[in-house]
Amino acid sequence: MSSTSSSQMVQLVADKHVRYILMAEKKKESFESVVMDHLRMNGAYWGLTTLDLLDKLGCVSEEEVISWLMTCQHESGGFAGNTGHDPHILYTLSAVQILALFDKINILDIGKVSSYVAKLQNEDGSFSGDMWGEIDTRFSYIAICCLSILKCLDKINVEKAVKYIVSCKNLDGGFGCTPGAESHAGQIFCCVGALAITGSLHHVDKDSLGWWLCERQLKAGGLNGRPEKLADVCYSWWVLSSLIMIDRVHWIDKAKLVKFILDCQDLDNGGISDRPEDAVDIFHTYFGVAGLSLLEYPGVKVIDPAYALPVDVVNRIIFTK
Ligand code: GRG
Ligand code: ZN
Repeated sequence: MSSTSSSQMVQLVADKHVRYILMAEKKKESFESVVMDHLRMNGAYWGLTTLDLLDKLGCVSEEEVISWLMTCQHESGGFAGNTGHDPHILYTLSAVQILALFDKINILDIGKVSSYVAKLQNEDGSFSGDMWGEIDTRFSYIAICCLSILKCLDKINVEKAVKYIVSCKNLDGGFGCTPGAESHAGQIFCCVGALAITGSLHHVDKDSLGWWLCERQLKAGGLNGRPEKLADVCYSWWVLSSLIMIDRVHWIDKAKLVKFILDCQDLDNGGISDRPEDAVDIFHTYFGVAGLSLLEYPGVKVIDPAYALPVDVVNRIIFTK
């Protein structure tokens, strides 16, 4: 990455991003907070993971986070986006990921949480997001990632789950949200991630998928999510993590992507936006920092492309008893 360190290149303003994340948490009356209230659990996961990648998780009160998190658990075992809301598989994964960051998985009634997730599997192997039944390969990934962290994959039919994901594969090598749906980088991350976690990557046509994914890089260096769309920092996560999982990351220009991400920073107040000059938000701050982690940017911890958690956390949770 020698060209990334040329003199005119802006640097990662890590301390400002840390301050931005800590402030975003405090500003409960802000417009962003009101709009995001129902998905606070997901926002907390993005913010806390970013802090951990920057080695600053110690700046938040673990006790405060965990006591709030536990108020979001529903009697079914699933977690809601905030206190008093309905449970959903996405917030359940976020809650489990946050507890993983703090090495506190064991405070959970693991049997109850894993049963909530397992009950969302359908006869054809697919997963619904909650009791209302929407089906999407996002939920297949979420279920598999969550149950893998909880070491409860045996509670679902993994073979059928994999078969359903493979039925969402397209001729271009990509994956969609349901069988026959158009390939999209976000869904590709979900399908490739779920296949990686279950040891099923042999179902992926790595060359055609790698080709489709590397075509997402535009002239300015940023990546888009499908043909004809604008580049967006979040695809530095969805596309790059997928390329890494299929060993094709060397097919894109990494230095140009680093520059695109760094150009999306608010150098004064911290935070990262979707593209240069747009307003920053907590999601794109995570995607930018996580993207830089995948690009081996100095000073950022290494993130696992399948679990979306720092590698040291994954090693602690998954690879120890
Ligand atoms: C733990 C990393 C992690 C994820 C949890 C929620 C989830 C599982 C995955 C979501 C995957 C997904 C579908 C991401 C895409 C989000 C997105 C930017 C959608 C908008 O796509 P388009 O194509 O619009 O409608 P753009 O903005 O690309 O022009
Ligand atoms: Zn985006």
